[in-house]
Amino acid sequence: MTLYSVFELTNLYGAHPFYLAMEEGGTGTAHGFFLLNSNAMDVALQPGPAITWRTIGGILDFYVFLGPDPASVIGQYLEVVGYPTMPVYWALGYHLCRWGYGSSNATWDVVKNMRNYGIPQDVQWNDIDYMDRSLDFTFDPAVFSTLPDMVKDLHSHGQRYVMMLDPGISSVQPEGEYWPYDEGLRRGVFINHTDGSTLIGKVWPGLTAFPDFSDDVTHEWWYDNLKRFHDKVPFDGLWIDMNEPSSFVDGSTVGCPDTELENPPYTPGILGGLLRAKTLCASSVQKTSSHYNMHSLYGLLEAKASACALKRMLGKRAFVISRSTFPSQGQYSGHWLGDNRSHWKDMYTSIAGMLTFNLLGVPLVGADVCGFSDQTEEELCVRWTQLGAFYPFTRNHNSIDQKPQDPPAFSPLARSAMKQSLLLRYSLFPLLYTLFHRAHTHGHTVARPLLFEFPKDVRTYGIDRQFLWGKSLMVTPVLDPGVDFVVGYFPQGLWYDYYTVRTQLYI
Ligand code: MIG
Repeated sequence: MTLYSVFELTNLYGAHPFYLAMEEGGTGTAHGFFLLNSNAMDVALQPGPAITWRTIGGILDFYVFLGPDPASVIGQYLEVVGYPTMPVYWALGYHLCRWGYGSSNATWDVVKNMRNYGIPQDVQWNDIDYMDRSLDFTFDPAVFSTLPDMVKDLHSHGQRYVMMLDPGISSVQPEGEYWPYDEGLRRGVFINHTDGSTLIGKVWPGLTAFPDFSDDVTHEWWYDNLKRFHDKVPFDGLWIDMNEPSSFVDGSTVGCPDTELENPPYTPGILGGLLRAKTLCASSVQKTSSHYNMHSLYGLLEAKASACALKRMLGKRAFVISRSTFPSQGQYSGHWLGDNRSHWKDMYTSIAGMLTFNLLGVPLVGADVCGFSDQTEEELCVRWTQLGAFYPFTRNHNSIDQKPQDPPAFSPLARSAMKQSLLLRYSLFPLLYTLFHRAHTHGHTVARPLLFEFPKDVRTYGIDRQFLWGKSLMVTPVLDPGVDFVVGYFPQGLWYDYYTVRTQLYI
């Protein structure tokens, strides 16, 4: 019996009703199945082998993809949901982030340290702590007063700046003092209860309303907010969090009406047991449909609004990283795998997460390098930076109250190991950028499982500690503490050692 944590048996940040299956017999044939449906649903795996979907709404609009090989299945799936966007070149670089730098000067010091040590860094990020009292489209006038100067300095060094936005808009600022809410109310962009009143939930800034990104009017309002803020802080990309959407209260501050949408005859296995658990009322009203039908689309539509606004504002390819995702997400954003822990196990499972999102058409993906919650340790952080150098999107991110885990925070030996692995990544940009272009134009994966290139070799099917970039660059990372060797599998063929260029024939 496999032991799962409670989180492994409940809903995650996003929903992707798609599977890819290798067929039995070792012939290398595969097929795929996609249920285009945004309602709450269970997915039950049976020993059969069989899989059961139980959805509680929508249309049974499904697709079968015949491959016959796994890469072709994915290509066919991506023809339906859309090929991934071509990322801007700097997206491939090293990203540094944390929750709780404390000030713009402390953030800036990290950037300067990285420069002093000659460690490559393309992008500096800030989490919600840059905001004034956690309000979107503001920055703290005291501790983040030098933020605009820091961003100018980044730009003058050819570097970029990305900051976080949450969807919740504070609804309790004095009238006339917070344009995003006042103007949002005026234009009617927020999600309402069935009686027409604004639905109020609770997030970091306290009481908040939630923009309805299924309405074009909201996209225009979102653009206007971004433009006004960009005039003060010329950011280059956006990190959109909490967009499941996530709320600290169930439904709303006044609960939800007792209707069938709120209490359907069957509720899929949701953490909290109710559709409204830590999110909005299922019965709440969006332009396109009820939240009951739209819930799983929130992150997709916010990403679309954000990417379109950035493109219009900056005239360049948009950089957006979203926590919640849905099929066709890759057209608008990349994804980070969410809150992991600074544990060896979480580093190992990040490989499966990264590969999964490549199959789902979101190749710009990576986990929080060195781990988000809990305290990392030097050896883990070095190994994770080495693995992360081969995430299509590589960002070191840390939770509030944890010690710094940026490369300069460690010993000279660790620092130089991290620098070396990042320089190796940078030297491979031509390959990586080409792979992203193939993904964009042909629906290929960037990071891919070995079975994609060796579908007739059944020994590749279970491999989740190694992966490929494109057809032929194989990565076999160290995933355990205290070792200086790895055990990997080489499918039949002629392989070159990347470092020594020595060849080895595997038969
Ligand atoms: O309730 O913005 O996954 O990356 O640092 C936590 C603070 C909200 C969750 C994100 C994480 C981020 C954190 N956010």
